Amino acid sequence: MSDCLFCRIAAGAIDADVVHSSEGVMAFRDVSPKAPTHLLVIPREHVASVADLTASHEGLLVEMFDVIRSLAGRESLDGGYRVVTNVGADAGQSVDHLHFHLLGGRALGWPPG
Ligand code: DGP
Repeated sequence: MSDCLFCRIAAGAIDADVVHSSEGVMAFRDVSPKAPTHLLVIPREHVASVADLTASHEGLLVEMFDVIRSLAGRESLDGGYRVVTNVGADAGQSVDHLHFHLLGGRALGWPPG
């Protein structure tokens, strides 16, 4: 079993509040939510970050954004929402498995810290 936290969640070895599960993509609630809705959308395949994406991930990315759009609707984020991905230490990436944060349910400040 991989020692990657999100690979372990994707494999069901660590519990999470899962809101979407398909062959290629999973989404679950962030353990430390920063907004009323704070979901993490991940590929089941291990990709460390945006920095490791290639043209071969085109279909996966389309599916991930389809999931994001669908979840935003299910969470009734009618006022808008933010999709964020951190890459590397300066951006605060703490889990080295690609994930998009889907944040909403309140007004979100800009710029981020
Ligand atoms: P980032 O800092 O961008 O790498 O985001 C990682 C996010 O993962 C962070 O918001 C907290 C969340 N997180 C860390 N460990 C767990 C966990 O075990 N379960 C869940 N659901 N979320 C986690």
